[in-house]
Amino acid sequence: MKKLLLTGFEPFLKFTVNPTMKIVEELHGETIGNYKVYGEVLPVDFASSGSKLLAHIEKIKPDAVISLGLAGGRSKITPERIAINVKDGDADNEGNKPTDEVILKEGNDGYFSTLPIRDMVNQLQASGFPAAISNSAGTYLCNNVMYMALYFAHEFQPNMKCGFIHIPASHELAIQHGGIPSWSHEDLKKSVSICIEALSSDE
Ligand code: PCA
Repeated sequence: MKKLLLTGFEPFLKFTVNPTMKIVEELHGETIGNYKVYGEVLPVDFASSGSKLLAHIEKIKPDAVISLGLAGGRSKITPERIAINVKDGDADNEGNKPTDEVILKEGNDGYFSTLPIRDMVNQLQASGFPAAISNSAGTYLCNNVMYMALYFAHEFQPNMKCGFIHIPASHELAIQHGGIPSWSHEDLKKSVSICIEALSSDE
């Protein structure tokens, strides 16, 4: 049985609930395809999210890493194509607000996801779930975590597949927020399972 590190994030900014947190907690310990899922929640903190992710990788020694993040306002499941070496944007939960900074001086400008993102989108659509590849993970925490995982894999563990999937708001969050499209929690969770199955059948 292979190991999958599945990460989510805590709530941030005006998003009082982060659906990725509940998904990784609920899928933790499940077996999906060839993978046993190890779920972990990361802080929305530029200073510590990358090192926490790498600490989970060191401890769990996963065969693959899928990180999840909320994209409040998107209406589809969107596997990300690329992470870029930029930190910029709103303040994180600790009040850090980087502007035009690099994530790692020694890192490449960008790293492409090594997940089967096209298969994920195709399998989601075949199961009736709206999905599309996204060509930008932004420059906030989600891009930061995706970049750190791909940098680490590129440098030290080229066989460890890594990447990031943004998901829409849950109904629970949308009711509190008031202005974003939403999916049921069950559909979001099922979609993440389909992405893991796509990863599994890619091997
Ligand atoms: N989404 C944010 C950070 C945490 C999350 O779930 C992002 O898209 O960067």
